[in-house]
Amino acid sequence: MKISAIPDREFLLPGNAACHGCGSSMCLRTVLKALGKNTVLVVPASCTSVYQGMFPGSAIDVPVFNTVFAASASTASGIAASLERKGIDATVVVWAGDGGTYDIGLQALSAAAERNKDMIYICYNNEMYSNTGVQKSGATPYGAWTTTTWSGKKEHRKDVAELMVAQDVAYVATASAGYLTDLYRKVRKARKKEGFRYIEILTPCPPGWKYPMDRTVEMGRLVVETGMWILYEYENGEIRLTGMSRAIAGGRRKLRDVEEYLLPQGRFAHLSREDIDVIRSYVEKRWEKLVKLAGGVHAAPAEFYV
Ligand SMILES: Cc1ncc(C[n+]2csc(CCOP(=O)(O)OP(=O)(O)O)c2C)c(N)n1
Ligand code: SF4
Repeated sequence: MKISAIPDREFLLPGNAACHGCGSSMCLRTVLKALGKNTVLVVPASCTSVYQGMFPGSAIDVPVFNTVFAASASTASGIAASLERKGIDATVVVWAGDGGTYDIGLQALSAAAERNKDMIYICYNNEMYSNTGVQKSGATPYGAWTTTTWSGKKEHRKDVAELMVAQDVAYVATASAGYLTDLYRKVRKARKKEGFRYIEILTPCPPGWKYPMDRTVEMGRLVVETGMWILYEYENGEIRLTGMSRAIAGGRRKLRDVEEYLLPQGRFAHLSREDIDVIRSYVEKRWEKLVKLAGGVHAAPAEFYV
């Protein structure tokens, strides 16, 4: 798919309050283009609830319901039920950060998935609580500096996309700010499905990750090219690697070393050789696991571009 196929119409308006180079707002712009105007967005406390603007103004040109941190999936469940009852055709979409997904919103998310509520839940994962000044979240990777992990986080991140696969929801996909047409295509696909759908996007954040703001797309690509983030989708009981991850697993692209991704970021500046080795072997293990789950590279359909 070519980037020119993405519609010109904007639903995230220019002049909003996101930082320059914000991966989250860049992806929300693409996601809303894929969803179109019949969309109701549910946004918990996060950077988005700030850069969307203050009532009565809004930088988002679809209805937005701001909700409490813990309850985005339950709020969206209620809205979806009410729209269905009134016969209104609209897609209800949660747009939540990793703090609001991995940590405080997890039980509501898991319960909505269990009930197979008809909604799309999108987690934009910038790997920390950005809005309140860069605190560690369950999505923060091993070794990363945050204001609550000064000498680097000691644990590996958990993986909510894999939890959603384990719950066997209608559709799960991972995406990255480095590959916007891939994101667009996955959101379009999710929109056409029914039941509970989960998409997680890796969205780099220049102030939190400490890299120059013009390198967001590069970070979004490096994270995939080094295997630190794996692009895949899950439907009908099968996992398929997609895009660049599929190309790497198929031997058409070489996996780059994790250092190429870690070194440009200030949040990893303190890492020792041993720390980098821990990350390297973590990446190798996840690759093996995902490629095995995907049944090898041949299971991937041909329509995915690199
Ligand atoms: C129950 C509760 N605890 C804490 C907060 C303060 N708070 C507002 S936004 C935020 C950070 C959200 O982080 P994340 O979900 O990762 O989104 P991001 O800020 O990274 O966009 C926090 C902790 C809150 N609003 N409610
Ligand atoms: S702090 Fe990060 S996530 Fe928040 S608006 Fe700025 S760049 Fe975006």
